[in-house]
Amino acid sequence: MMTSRGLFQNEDVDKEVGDVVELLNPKKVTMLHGKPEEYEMLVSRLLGEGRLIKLNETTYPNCYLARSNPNDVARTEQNTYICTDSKEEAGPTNNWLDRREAKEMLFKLIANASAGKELYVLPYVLGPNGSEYSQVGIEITDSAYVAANQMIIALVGDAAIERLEKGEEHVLGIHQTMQLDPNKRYIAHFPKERLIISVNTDYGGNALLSKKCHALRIASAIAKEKGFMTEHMMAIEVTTPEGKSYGISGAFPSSSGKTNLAMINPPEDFKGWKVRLLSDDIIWLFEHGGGVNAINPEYGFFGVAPGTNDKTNPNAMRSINSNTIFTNVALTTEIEPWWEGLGEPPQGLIDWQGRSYDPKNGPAAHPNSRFTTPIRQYPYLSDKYTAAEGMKINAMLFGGRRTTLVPLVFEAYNWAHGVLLGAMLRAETTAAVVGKVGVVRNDPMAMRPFCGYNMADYFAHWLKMGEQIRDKPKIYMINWFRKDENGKYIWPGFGENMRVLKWIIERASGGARDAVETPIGMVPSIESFDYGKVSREQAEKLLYVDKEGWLKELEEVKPFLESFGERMPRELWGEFYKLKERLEE
Ligand code: OXD
Ligand code: MN
Repeated sequence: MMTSRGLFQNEDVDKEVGDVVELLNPKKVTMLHGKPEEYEMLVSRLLGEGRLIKLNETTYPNCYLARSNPNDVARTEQNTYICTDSKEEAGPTNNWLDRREAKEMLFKLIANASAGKELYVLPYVLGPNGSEYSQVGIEITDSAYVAANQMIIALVGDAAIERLEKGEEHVLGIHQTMQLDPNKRYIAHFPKERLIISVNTDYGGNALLSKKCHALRIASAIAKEKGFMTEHMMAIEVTTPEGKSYGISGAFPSSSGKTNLAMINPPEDFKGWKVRLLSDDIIWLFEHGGGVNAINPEYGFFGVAPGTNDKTNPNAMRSINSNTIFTNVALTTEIEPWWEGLGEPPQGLIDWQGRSYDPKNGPAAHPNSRFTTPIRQYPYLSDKYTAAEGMKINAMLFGGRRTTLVPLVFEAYNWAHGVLLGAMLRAETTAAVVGKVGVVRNDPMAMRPFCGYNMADYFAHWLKMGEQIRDKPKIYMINWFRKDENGKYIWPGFGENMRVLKWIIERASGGARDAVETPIGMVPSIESFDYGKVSREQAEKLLYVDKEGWLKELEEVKPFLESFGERMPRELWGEFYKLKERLEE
């Protein structure tokens, strides 16, 4: 039996990790310190095993293509569990397992799972290392692919080891690839134990444990205890020509244009405006100087490739052409990555499963194919990204894909009304998660798959944070996806979204722009809104408040809110009925 004592100069951590290693029983254990030569070692191992393909060194230096098992290409929410004492604690939106039974079952399942394999131990920091809100974790994985990706998206190595050896509280993640058997796939979270066990998967969102599992699900439970927030939000710093900066964050369900908004380029007529990125996917928020500040826990992007191109997201294109691992994209004869959205499929294309491309087999790149890229390669990173105190947030957005009903933008009357709008967020499902694409589902604050406890308590936590924060961000609902009678998107989106951000900034910084009071909130007056290239008639459609439609929406959302029973905060029901009354007037 493999023993591995002495990895950490701290008895408790050493025993904790050593016990897991013994149970997994690998032939070798390698602790990763975050060094470039370790990344190279992982890559050369994966190249040797045929798990990675080296891409064109001239056009894509230090880039690789990985192909995953076709049964393991997206997050599997049906296998994702919150393990607590009672089902109530996990709530109706999570799958639940009894934490004691689940631990026993899973520890049995993973006994000897690494036999004959090498195991990697990755201590990591999430967030700026100097921030009191940053956290440490340890991922133990048998997958060199996961280890290499993990080295890109978290700060792996000595900074974490130092903090762990000082005895800092941390999260432990155990990942075992096993047989990738979808019937025995578990992505199990134990908030009380600060433990994650992920088995029979190698897909990023399931297996890169620092991301969704730690930075959202486990951290959300920690945040509720400690009085901060963990959100599935992008965040940007927008600077006006006068040099004033505004922090805007936004929650959007997976694959709904969040990365594109985080990387937005102002259109030509926005002379002197600057946008800098703080985060593309996750932020942690905390009270700071009377307001709310945000830090980004992550060190890299794990973004969706299809649809990314020089028009939709030129800044992403500039970031992902070096030092990137692509997963499940197609391959050209030039040995370059390719995905839908980059124009006509070139001759000789190889699809994501390694077959000669044939449209009969579906898209060339998997719709959820990804790039894993160090965030420091982003050309317009906010200098607040490394700041321990993070970035002040002035406005928060909620949005999803809705082809009808939801106006382009409107402002909540107050924090509680904004929390209700977040709780009522519904969006069409996308390829980021296994299941039917395009069905409208409730996805409160875009956190439905990522909240590590009962979402009714999560809403209560939002309300409580609102009470504690004097200088609260204003809350907006937005929707880029409204279609006209002919089924065409009305709003051009992408860079043009800057016009919406401008209206928001002017409102959030003192309400300079006119807005019309409507039952659902403050909607831009057509005179105050710079709608750019669309016609006035189209802009009116985009801003139209369909009262009947909203009453129907309330009826449809009600059973979802009722599913939380008595735990649902009364204040939110109060807001719900106020909204209903305003619509009925
Ligand atoms: C993601 C997701 O990968 O939300 O960011 O699924
Ligand atoms: Mn996400």
